Amino acid sequence: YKFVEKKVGIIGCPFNGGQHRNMGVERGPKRLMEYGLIEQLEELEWSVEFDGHHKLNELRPSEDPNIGKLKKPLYVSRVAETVSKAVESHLKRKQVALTLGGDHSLALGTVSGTLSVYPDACLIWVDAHADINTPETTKSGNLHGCPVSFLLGIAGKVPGFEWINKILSPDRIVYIGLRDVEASEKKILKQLGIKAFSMHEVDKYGIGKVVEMALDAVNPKRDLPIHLSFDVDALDPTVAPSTGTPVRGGLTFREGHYICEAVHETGCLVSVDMMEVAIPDPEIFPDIDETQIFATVTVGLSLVRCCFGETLL
Ligand code: 4U7
Ligand code: MN
Ligand code: MN
Ligand code: MN
Repeated sequence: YKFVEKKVGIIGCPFNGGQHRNMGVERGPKRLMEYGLIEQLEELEWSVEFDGHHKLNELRPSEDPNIGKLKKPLYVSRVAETVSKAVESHLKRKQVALTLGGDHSLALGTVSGTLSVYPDACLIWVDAHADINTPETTKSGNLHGCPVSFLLGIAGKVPGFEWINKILSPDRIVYIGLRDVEASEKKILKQLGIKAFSMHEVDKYGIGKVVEMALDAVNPKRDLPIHLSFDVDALDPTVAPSTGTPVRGGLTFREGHYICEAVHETGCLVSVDMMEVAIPDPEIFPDIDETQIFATVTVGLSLVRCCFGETLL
């Protein structure tokens, strides 16, 4: 490994404040841990540190009015700042930071934390969505659709978010798996010249070539630290049905795993997010059954194991 020792710090983030669906993304981290993540990483010979799930509820402010369209801005910003400090502390100890979400607004914190220790890190964002809406362009007001704009410094000044000061350059981020991108977001991607491999490119070139092109775009010499932010909704809903914002036409089981395997092989991985695994209440979401939840949790776990070196042979 080029930047870390064979140690991983797990950051459990039971948080749903960046979105409004009542689907249980805040219960993802606990379930991932209960299914044996520590043992699985130890089996791969990693030394694992886990300090328990963060008590992010306690950071909820008593009043948190919308700022423009943005919902729960203060809560999201406080949580993300806490998470960024946790990531930073693990990275400073030469560990890989592994953050379990929770909704994808958490990446405001994880990526900021990575950039504060590794300012030249690049970001690989695997998702059905670009999550690059600004406070001006967002229609939903959900901050899990906005983290990338804040990280790029194009969100403008939003009270509470002043702590985000490590800015990611547009040529250091690449997307894989996109298929539900709003017109406003397409405009931003184009304006900034951000490299993105949508499902169209995955179909056209195959996942092997796409990952190679993605790495060539942000890390041509394979000498920069990598932050991998994986939204489980990048996978096809037949593979990962239990997530807040599923979109048809996604990555297959193998395509998802291939990305993680190839990123692992670079030896550059320093920070991983596994986000948006949801554990819905059966009373509220009767259409999602235990089998689908099981499939989603176990695919999340096997993606993580691939990031940490699990191979087929
Ligand atoms: B996720 C959306 F409108 N673009 O901004 C928005 F389509 O972290 C979706 O990728 C955001 O799951 C999805 O609300 C955020 C929407
Ligand atoms: Mn996302
Ligand atoms: Mn998504
Ligand atoms: Mn989602």
